[in-house]
Amino acid sequence: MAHIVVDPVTRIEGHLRVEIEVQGNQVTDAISSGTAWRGLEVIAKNRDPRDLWAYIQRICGVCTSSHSLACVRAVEDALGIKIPKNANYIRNIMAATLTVHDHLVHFYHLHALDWVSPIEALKADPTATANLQNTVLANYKLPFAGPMDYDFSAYPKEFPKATPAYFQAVKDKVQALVSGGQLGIFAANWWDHPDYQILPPEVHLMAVAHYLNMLDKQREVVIPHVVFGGKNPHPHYVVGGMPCAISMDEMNAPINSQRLAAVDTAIRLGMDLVNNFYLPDLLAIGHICAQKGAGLDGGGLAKDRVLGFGAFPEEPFNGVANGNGEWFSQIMIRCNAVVENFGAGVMNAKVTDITSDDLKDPEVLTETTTHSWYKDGDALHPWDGKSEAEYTGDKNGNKSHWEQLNEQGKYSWIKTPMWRGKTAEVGPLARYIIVYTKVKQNLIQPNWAEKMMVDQVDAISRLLNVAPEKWLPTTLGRTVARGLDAQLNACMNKYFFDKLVKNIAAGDTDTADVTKWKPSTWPEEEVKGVGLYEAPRGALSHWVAIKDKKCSNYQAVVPTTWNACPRDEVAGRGAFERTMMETAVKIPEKPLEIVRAVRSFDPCIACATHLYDAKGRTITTVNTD
Ligand code: NFE
Ligand code: MG
Repeated sequence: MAHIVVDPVTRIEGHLRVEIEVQGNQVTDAISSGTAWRGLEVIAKNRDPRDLWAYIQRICGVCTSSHSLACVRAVEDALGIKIPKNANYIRNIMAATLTVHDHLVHFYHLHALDWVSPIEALKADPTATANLQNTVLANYKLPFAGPMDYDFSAYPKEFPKATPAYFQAVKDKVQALVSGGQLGIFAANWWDHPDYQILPPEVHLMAVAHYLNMLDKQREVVIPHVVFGGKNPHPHYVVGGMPCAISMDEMNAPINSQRLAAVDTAIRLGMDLVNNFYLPDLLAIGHICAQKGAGLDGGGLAKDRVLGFGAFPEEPFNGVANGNGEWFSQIMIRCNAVVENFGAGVMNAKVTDITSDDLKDPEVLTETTTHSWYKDGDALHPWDGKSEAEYTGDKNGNKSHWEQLNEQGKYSWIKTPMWRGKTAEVGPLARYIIVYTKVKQNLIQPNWAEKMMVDQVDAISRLLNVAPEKWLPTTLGRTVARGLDAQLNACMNKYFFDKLVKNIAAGDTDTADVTKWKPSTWPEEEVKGVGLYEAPRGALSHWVAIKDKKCSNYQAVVPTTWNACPRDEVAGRGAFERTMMETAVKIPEKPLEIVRAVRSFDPCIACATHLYDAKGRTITTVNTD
């Protein structure tokens, strides 16, 4: 029996520690611990609700638009504000842009090195690599362009041409780094692990070349954030709409035809990078790994229970929890459901839709702290949530230098969110499982976007020659679902851009509803609202209460909180722990499979850990000696 600690888990956002017990190749226990905490929900208290988004957005700079979008939606829900059409389209463009960017960066810069090795790339033949890239590009394209018939061949090819000389130059560059002992942040990787021998050297070299190219390209993908939100990271929002004025006649207007053209170019670049590089690279690597059996475990909680809230309102809506609850009739990706038992096959899975009433029910969505460093109490709905820190350190009471965390007691700053008393996995994989199941069980008539999702899954099942319930809930499936989500979001981006341009051309330049801008127009009694968003990492909900014109309570229940949470004896284990438990480890001292499985979630611990006190009391000081 070996007890293995990985701390910190690198190439993620934030501070995560995992511990595993390994017997032979089998993981017999696993701990996921968020090791830092934050207090943005405290800062939100007593703020003007119109300012909240700017504070709350700082929960995370990675999903740099997620928390501001969920925040303005929550405040608008509470105050009964319906935003104009242009603002809805622009917010959807902001969201799709974030997702395309985030997934590209995750795949190439955070996750690829779990599959690909620069050391193996040095064995590659540059001529064979050039041939491979041209074959791969031809063989691994998914021809789904969304609702419009795009001609991808007309798009600029942003990467250098795949020639032997080009790959020789990349190889020389990597060789110089390795020979000079300059692998830097990657030096401590387990490069001698046998799983790095699965791919041919040419695939390693091609992927390393694209890693470098994508470092350069990713900044251009976020130009829509700069145009519509002034900057990236942390673009600007406004309660009631978007803060950018539109005028096609004025050259210095924030939004004019020149700037819309820049947005169009960035959106097309995103489509090019996803369709011509990200997906072919991902599918080539995934196909070879699947044939060799790598990454096909780690399904964990996804086989049992996944959750989503829905995404991309087609038109402005009245209310999530309030108004007419039109969120649920406007969303184009109807993944507002819990799907259980997908691992037993798509037709055996159980779908339960998530409704407006569920969100308001104090018993349905709750958070518990049985294994989190907060005082115990009842599991609470986010509108009533509270936390008092109770930091107890590790098994032996060590508060700074942990040896082994206390799995019987408290071991994480992350709380445990539950839906009807159970944990659930969220993320792109959850979205795909939910929509795929709903369509296959004839519960919804798919629109173009949902049909695209089903077609994508069916195409991968044909490529791998494996049924969806066998490959989707796995480490590899989680990574593939994120790539498919990038393609879907690239199409969504174009879809809402086209809607925006058409609406402006029809003479509508309205971007914000200011009729309820003045606090004197707000209700006297306490009002509460919810903002929902499918963030790159999954279902996000923000919960606000407004009283005496101020924020009286704020809570965010965040994707990585769902996935990285500690266990609860009744609710079950969280997705990270379940996934680690179901991942075989070849060499316990070099648990590549474990960090690969955890990184398949694209963890963001800054998002996952926060702290607030609903009653506004002073929060316990933590002594870390
Ligand atoms: Ni900090 Fe985030 C996303 C949100 S996280 S990255 O996506 O919301 O769990
Ligand atoms: Mg929270």
